[in-house]
Amino acid sequence: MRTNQLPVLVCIVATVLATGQARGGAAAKPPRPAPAFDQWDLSASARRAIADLARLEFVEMARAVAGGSQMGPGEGWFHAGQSRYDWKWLARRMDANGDGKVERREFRGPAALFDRLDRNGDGVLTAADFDWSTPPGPRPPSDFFFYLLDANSNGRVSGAEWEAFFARASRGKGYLTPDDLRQALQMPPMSKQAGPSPRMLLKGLLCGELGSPFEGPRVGQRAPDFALRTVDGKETIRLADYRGKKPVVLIFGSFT
Ligand SMILES: [Ca+2]
Ligand SMILES: [Ca+2]
Repeated sequence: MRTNQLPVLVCIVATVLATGQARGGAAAKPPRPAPAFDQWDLSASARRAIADLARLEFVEMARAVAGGSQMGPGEGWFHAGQSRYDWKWLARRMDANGDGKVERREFRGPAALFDRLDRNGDGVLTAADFDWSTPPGPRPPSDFFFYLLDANSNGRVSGAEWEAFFARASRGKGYLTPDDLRQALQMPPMSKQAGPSPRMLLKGLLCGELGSPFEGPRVGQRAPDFALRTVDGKETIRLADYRGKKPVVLIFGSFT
């Protein structure tokens, strides 16, 4: 066994212990499901050790895969984003009267920034303005319309994209009819192909295609240094070269 396979093996064992039984995929169900670990006769320290393992991100992911998850928001390690500068951070500093909202007169910053932070436009800053989690349930039709218009997927609909949609939908007539709009906004047919099987996802997890068994730094911790070649191969960028000089943003694109 290679040394770097050990954490993976530990995580698999923890996953099996924490899950009690794996569901779906190639793993055949045993005739009698094994009891979950919290039903076993274990010492308190052993229970704590297993509970700690179950909280590892890799184990969370493996449990979600074993449970048939297709890795949507909130599943596996796809938790809501974390920030050092969240609502609690702001409220501690600027909610002078402690009423759970930061009014404009309490805000110690530029007015334009207040307006940007007030995402729901109710004139005050509250926890709701900092909640970036995806609301439960189906997405509103406006989301579909937006992504249809946003041809270059940059999260903004430009005038040119708006006009291009109009030209496409009106088919050169210079105006839109209800039929034109209905046809332009027709939902694409749902794919009959099912998502990846738990077996395929588990394989991707173990091969490192769905992430790493090694957890990254927590919010506030120092990022590990790395060196990467630029796309043109002409220079090497080291993260440490920017430390203390300027903010660095790492953007990871979709792997699909
Ligand atoms: Ca207040
Ligand atoms: Ca608000």
